[in-house]
Amino acid sequence: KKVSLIGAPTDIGAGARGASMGPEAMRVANLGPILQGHGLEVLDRGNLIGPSNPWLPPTNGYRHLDEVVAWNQLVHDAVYTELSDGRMPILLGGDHCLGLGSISAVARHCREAGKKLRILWLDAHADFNTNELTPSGNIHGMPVACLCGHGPKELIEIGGQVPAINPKWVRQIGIRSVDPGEKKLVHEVGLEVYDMRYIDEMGMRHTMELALATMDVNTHLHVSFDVDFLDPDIAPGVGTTIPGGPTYREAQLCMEMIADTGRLASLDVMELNPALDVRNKTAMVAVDLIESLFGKSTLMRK
Ligand code: DIR
Ligand code: MN
Ligand code: MN
Ligand code: MN
Repeated sequence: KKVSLIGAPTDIGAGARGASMGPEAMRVANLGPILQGHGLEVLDRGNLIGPSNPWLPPTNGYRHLDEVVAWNQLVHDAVYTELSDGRMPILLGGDHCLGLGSISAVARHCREAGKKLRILWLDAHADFNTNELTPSGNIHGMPVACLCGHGPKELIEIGGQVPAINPKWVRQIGIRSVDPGEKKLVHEVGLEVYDMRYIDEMGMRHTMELALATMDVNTHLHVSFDVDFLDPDIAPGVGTTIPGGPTYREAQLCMEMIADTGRLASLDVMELNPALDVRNKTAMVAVDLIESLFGKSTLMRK
């Protein structure tokens, strides 16, 4: 299996600075060589180069919209190129606004290849805000809404078709912070959300069984992993920690069950913020989990 690392060093859509250092922290935690050790052919494509962060207040409910569009265009093109080459893109963020560029490229690839798309959105947040609903103006709180066609024209058109995806293709896991207006829209759209209460009551195993159901041999599975999905105890290095997330074991099981499907075809690793981390431990936990996502297990499995 051939995979490509794509660094997107920006915090353009976030409310805290520092996710721009995420790609390098993942490299320092040895992501490439570790994946290579599991038999993957890994190419590090280096970092994309986009506009710097002017750190301005929002206008019209969007902070840095022009720069967010530019970064997402770069990410879209890079991810699309890897998929066209038959390589699996691993996007190293960077804040989660870039999920829009990544997944719109994946959706385009699936359209052209006649593949069925499934998106697992692992996050503390639903990322379903619009400029009218957002309490912050930070576009990293909006990518899922944008993918579903709710967002500014120049952003939602990046993948060449509006909407880029159908909300029915998405399963959100680990959610525990949704803004009031956002909550209504998530409900209206009928997004399949497995929030922390659901995981508490039903367990991670049952949750993943449902979230991974209805996939077939023709399914392209995309995982968009916002590192704030994890409990802040194990993952302090993110801009917006929310208590009460999955434990290390729960997160491992989540990744292992995804690996077992054999359908993983693209990945985003987002919102890692080394400026807020402790001796790179969040990056190391993320690498651990990604190893499981690519099939590392304790014993031989049949
Ligand atoms: C919040 C935070 N819902 C917002 N979103 C974050 O500003 O829209 N997403 N942090 O990852
Ligand atoms: Mn393909
Ligand atoms: Mn997110
Ligand atoms: Mn989040």
